[in-house]
Amino acid sequence: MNSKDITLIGVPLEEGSGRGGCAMGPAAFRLAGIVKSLEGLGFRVSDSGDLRPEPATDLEERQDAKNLPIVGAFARALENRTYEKAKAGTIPVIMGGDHSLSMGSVPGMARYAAGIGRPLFVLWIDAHADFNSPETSPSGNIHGMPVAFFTGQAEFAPILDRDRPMVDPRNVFQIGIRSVDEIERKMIAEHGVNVFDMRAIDENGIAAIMLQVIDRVNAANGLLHVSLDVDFLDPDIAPGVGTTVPGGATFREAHLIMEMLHDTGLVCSLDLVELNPFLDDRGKSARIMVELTASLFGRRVLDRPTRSA
Ligand code: 4U7
Ligand code: MN
Ligand code: MN
Ligand code: MN
Repeated sequence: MNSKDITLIGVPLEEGSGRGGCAMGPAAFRLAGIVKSLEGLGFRVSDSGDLRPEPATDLEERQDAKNLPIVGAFARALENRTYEKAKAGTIPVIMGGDHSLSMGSVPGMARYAAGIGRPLFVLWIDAHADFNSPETSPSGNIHGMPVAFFTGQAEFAPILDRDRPMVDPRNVFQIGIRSVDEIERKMIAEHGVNVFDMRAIDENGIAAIMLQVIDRVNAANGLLHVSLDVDFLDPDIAPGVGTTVPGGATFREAHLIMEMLHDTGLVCSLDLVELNPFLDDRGKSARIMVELTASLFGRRVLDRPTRSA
């Protein structure tokens, strides 16, 4: 999207993650200078503040989907806020908050994309596939379920309208995957999710993978939502996350994804998730996430010719 307007949406949600800390994420992103850094790139930035929904009284507590009343309430509130801000012509940037918030942001963007007749693609940048459902989840933590939810494979409660637009699992691209549960592995294969695990990055390099993703979205005249989980990064450079997995992406690999995405103009919205400031080391994870956001929105070292399609 070529909008020069960004709306920040704070989502102080941690109940999907099974531990405390992610609720401090939005404050840490602000402290790390996200507004100034985007303004410095020529964007008008409006911070719409933090969502603070009350737990939904119509959703029941259950052990296989923990804290569903509050997670569901956030999903509802964020679905609306994301949709409205996209419809108003701005780029929603969601500052989480744990990854269960994508059960709101992605459906909101799917509704927006359907309204303008374009398919929504999702780039899931994560160590995990997040394709569990309450039946398959080993933890019951909802932050491991959002991809199954927004592709329509885990309708475990009336959280959102069942007739809402779903994301085609074949339009989901996952990069950086290195921790997948046994049943999840079967599910992602069965549903045609496009998975580029760490080995694929090692063997092919990020650039070749990104060109494939970008070609697919371009060919379908799609919109691209980016969901960036801190644990995609190697824990050495980004320790501020609850679910560290060794062997993650480097600083340059992560930046190259963002730089290549920027040049396409396809990105319509962004989730920044799983930052846990309580576990961070002197703010370095918050800072790297803000730097990656700046790269996505056009920060570059040198001008270079744009790649022809
Ligand atoms: B995150 C896990 F079992 N798969 O479902 C689960 F390993 O948003 C982890 O990617 C999920 O950080 C991680 O609980 C969710 C587990
Ligand atoms: Mn995740
Ligand atoms: Mn993860
Ligand atoms: Mn299915």
